[in-house]
Amino acid sequence: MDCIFCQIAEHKLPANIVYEDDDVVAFHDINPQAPVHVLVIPRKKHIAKIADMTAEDQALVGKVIYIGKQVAEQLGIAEDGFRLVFNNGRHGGQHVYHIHLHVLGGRPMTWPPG
Ligand code: DGP
Repeated sequence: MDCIFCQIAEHKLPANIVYEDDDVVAFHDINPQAPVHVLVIPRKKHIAKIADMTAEDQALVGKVIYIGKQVAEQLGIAEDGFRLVFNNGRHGGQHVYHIHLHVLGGRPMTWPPG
């Protein structure tokens, strides 16, 4: 599979990993948009985008969100607040087609997003 995030999940490409278990991997974004910018991905299942989720993926994607919250606590941004984002498709600003949750924090976020 020619997917950079599958390769990170399989430790075939390097990443600065902050958390991993059998289901998910969390690692620092290579191009951070905030003082803390971590991506959380499913490890074993390649789902290209949120729009491709099926009902059977609900628990896995729920875990991705839960681990996003855990990582926010681990990295000290939970108390001040943080943002969780899934970009989906071209208009959603998605560039890597393996679902990933952005965990952003360490500064105030603005709304609406760009
Ligand atoms: P998105 O635009 O939502 O698809 O976000 C993709 C993110 O992935 C973007 O913030 C940059 C990050 N990224 C792309 N390639 C790599 C990589 O090889 N390593 C890491 N750590 N992050 C990457």
